[in-house]
Amino acid sequence: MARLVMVSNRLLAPRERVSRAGGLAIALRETLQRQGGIWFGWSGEVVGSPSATARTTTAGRITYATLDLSPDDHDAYYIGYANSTLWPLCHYRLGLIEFRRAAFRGYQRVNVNFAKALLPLLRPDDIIWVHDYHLIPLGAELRKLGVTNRIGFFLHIPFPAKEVFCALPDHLALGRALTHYDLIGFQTQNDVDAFLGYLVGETGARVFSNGQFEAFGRSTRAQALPIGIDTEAFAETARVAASAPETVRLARSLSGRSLIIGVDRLDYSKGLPRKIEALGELLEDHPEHRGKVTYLQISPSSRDSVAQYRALRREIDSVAGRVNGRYAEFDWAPVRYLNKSFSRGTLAGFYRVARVGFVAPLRDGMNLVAKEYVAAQDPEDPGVLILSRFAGAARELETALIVNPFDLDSLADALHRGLTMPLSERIARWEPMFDALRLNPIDVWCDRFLTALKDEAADDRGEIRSVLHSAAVAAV
Ligand code: GDG
Repeated sequence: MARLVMVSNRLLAPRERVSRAGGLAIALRETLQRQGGIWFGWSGEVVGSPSATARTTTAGRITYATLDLSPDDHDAYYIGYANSTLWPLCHYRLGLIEFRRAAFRGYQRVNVNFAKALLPLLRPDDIIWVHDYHLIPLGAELRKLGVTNRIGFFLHIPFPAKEVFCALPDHLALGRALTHYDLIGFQTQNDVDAFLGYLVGETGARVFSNGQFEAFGRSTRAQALPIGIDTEAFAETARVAASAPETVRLARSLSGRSLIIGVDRLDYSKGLPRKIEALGELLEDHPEHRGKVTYLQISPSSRDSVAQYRALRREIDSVAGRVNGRYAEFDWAPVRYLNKSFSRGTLAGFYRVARVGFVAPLRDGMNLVAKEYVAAQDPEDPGVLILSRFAGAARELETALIVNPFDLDSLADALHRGLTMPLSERIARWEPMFDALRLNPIDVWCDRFLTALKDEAADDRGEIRSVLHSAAVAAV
């Protein structure tokens, strides 16, 4: 079997505790362990003069290879271009974008350094799988160094509509870089269509029926490969965690009240302030829920070094304070807002006792929390998932209560509906969602991606779907 070389901005180091990690990192590690290979990425360290050579350690069948970043590269690549430009852009937050040429140069520089450090570790038949928006140019940089291996790329976040992507001064450089991959994977068909629509409209790309396209003089393939979770294992973790001390403590603390749970990284894409406001709206419109419901929002900090994230934290503090200040009683507070993280097992138990899982991002590539909440439910007495139509997961979890996260009233209505839904309807909605998750667990997702990447026969074009020419191509 060919070795797998996985490249991602951060990796799950051998010593890192699995219980604190996300399901995705665990699954990637398991795939690598099965197949044998290298996991390459940033060490998470920022140092004065980083070495140009990767530091390697081997554990089991995986070699971990990491690079440190200099303070300048960390500012330009990670804080700057990846998280202050590409992240808001792909989540449709044009007003939050900070664009600096120096940041783009830093982003390119780090990708060049990654490619150079990876090169000596590669063998001719390795399969290379690059993850996410931090590393879009990596494939093209490897090609410049003469790498001819199969290289695939998966975008975990949304690909925005053409007019939004074009707000990026470097959109053509990134579009062109993507065409150096043999396969470009997206979370949903919507993202594939947005990407191909961009290429057709801006570069005169030719699109064929099976996701094949020709752009910038190259021919390659885009495909929707929605990511899953470790469905059965997570369901079992939740079943066991139902009687774990933390879950029992949480259940006791509710004194019979219904629990609404939200678990989101503290990120402006997750719609957190409006979720908390929606609870206030529910208590205003339906006073019968006062004293009867508790909303537990778990939001570990993330990207604290980016200014917008610090501002968001202040905003949430203030909204949570306002709602509690207005509706709390001496023996009850509607919102429990926890700015810290819990182990995966503990989260699973919390999901299971929650009557409502509240997932209302303004945009999300997929949203694994929605899937984890569904997997964690008791089949005999499942809770209700409220899910934003703008999360990729809404494409698969169609029987959730699908909401528009910009519409405060509809969020409050959905909370009311979720809290009062009869058991028969809860089961009827939950079953098809759980079946969908069983069909696409994370290990199957990994295999599907790798099979599609290795499939050279699929490189043959099918029927042509669209041809459009644009003056923009001349400017490339
Ligand atoms: C990106 C895309 C896409 C959260 N709090 C704790 C904790 N978590 C875990 C969750 C879940 C993961 O983190 C978050 O995944 P999401 O999918 O919800 O969101 P992003 O972090 O934004 O992920 C997203 C994903 O990539 C995968 O492709 O779905 O759209 O934005 O697994 O459970 N885990 C632990 N403690 C916590 O307190 N252990």
